[in-house]
Amino acid sequence: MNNAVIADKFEQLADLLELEGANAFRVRAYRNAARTIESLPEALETLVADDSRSLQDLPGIGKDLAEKIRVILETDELPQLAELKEKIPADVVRMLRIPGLGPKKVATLYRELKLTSLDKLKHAAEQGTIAEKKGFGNKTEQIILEGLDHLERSGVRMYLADAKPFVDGIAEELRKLKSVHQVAVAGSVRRLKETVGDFDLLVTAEDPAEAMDYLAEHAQVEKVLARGETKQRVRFKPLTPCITPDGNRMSMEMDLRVVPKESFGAALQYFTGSKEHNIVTRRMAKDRDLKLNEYGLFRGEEQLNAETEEEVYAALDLPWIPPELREDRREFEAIEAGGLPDLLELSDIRGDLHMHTTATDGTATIEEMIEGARERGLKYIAITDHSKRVMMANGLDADRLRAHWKEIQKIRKKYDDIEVLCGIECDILEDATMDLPDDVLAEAEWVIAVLHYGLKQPREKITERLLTAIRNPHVDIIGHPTGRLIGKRPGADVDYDTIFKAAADHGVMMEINAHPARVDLDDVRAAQAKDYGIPIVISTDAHSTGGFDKMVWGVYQARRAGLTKKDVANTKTAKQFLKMLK
Ligand code: DGT
Ligand code: CA
Ligand code: CA
Repeated sequence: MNNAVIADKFEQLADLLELEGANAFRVRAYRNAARTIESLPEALETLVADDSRSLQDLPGIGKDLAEKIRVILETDELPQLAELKEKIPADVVRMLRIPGLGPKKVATLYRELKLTSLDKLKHAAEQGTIAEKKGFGNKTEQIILEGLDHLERSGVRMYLADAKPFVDGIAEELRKLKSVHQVAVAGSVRRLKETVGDFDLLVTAEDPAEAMDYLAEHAQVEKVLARGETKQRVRFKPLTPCITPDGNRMSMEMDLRVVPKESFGAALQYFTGSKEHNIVTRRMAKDRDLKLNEYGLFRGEEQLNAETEEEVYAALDLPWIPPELREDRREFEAIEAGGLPDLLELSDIRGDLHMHTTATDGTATIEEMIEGARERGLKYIAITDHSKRVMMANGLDADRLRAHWKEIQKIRKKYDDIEVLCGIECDILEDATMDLPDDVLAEAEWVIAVLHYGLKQPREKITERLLTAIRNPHVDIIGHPTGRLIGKRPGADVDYDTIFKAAADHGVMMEINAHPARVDLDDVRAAQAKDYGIPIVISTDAHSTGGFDKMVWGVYQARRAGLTKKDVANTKTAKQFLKMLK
């Protein structure tokens, strides 16, 4: 486990203790510990494993904190933190995300003014009751109202990778009900958007009540928020894992609609969205003297056949459009220009070119990773452990890297059904130099260049760093180009046109990192890279054999970018791919 994750748990614990009104000395101890841990040059895991050293030698880490660190390392959890999260209303924790409201102020709002929900907070700020409190004023009320507005607009969203299996599971359950004919997942989940604001489910059924009752009584459902004849909105119990930067579990809501069979296609088209796409389809309907809405497709009073989406699109003289492309970006343009792209499939992928082993921060050995890749039918992989700058992950210097490659070369001899490349994920340092010397990079069979540090540098500097890597003759690809972690850390400010132009000139590829929190490049940028003729590689960045299974989330992002098999380099056979590298 990463030191930053452990530090974050102590930071959260300090916040929640402060909300509870705990002793200031205790709160400060946890904050200091978080700072100490964050700035440690080595992984706590390594330190704990070393019997000759003790956690208590670290500044500010006493017996109690040392024990807590051990518990986190062993169980991934901190029981005190979990208990506090149960105790303090989730909305109060959310108040901490309002810029300008620190834990001290939130503690006063919660404990003295008894503002236990965002609604109550908003009401109080509007009524001016907060300004009367000592230490607060009109300015704070303004900050609160603006902050709440921001929270509302940014909303809570969930990674597609967490949302999709969950919603698909609910859909599967509904499919088993006697009166239910068809069940379809709609909305952003169907469009395979990287994050999801809520779930949308569409059902045709003889008896709408059965599906609605089933959902209302579902073990995962916390509350029915609204119910009509044919639609219902429910809130699920807080789901985990989730996307919020503070690591809290969160509640997702679902719209369920029951529609008649004759309008299923029209309703599915409507509720799949996006809103932008639907504005165009509605206008196209109007141009043809038709009316298209959630209830069906109409000419005057007459209801036309709209059982399927194909019929709806055909009425607009359009082919069926894959949901991933329905964003009014270029799907309509593409149809005009000759046709929609034949989107990439997961089964087209033959290689995985970004992964880690126990040499750095992976949990599987070289051999285990190779076996895992073979089990999944991969024909070629590149082992790309970290370079030395990533101290936290035990990054490799030149000597260790060369020894690691020797080991890979020895092990790969045993396999004749998979190609294994000696690679490296090399950091591009803050001063725009590479973390490893050229003569070392020259020996690599696959070099991924990445930004990990200094992501907040100004655009010019970031772009200069990426250009250095692109112009380096040994660099094959830029990995997770922006370094973003969705919902947790914004990506670097990149001048894409400059970068893509240089990459195209120098024959450097671009990665779509398939990790659900990254999916970086994103859909818009991957489409732009394709326009520049840059080959895309979709990689899992696996840190264990299970990590290989994340490929699908990268493939989905590629589909939203309109990428075909031909646009993605790791769809090539091993032979073709190796030839391309030369
Ligand atoms: P989300 O939930 O924020 O991840 O994104 P969506 O696209 O799932 O949005 P949602 O759940 O609000 O609505 C689902 C679809 O229903 C949306 O993509 C298009 C359609 N829809 C919802 N509200 C409206 C609306 O006011 N106008 C139009 N034209 N379509 C709407
Ligand atoms: Ca939705
Ligand atoms: Ca919705």
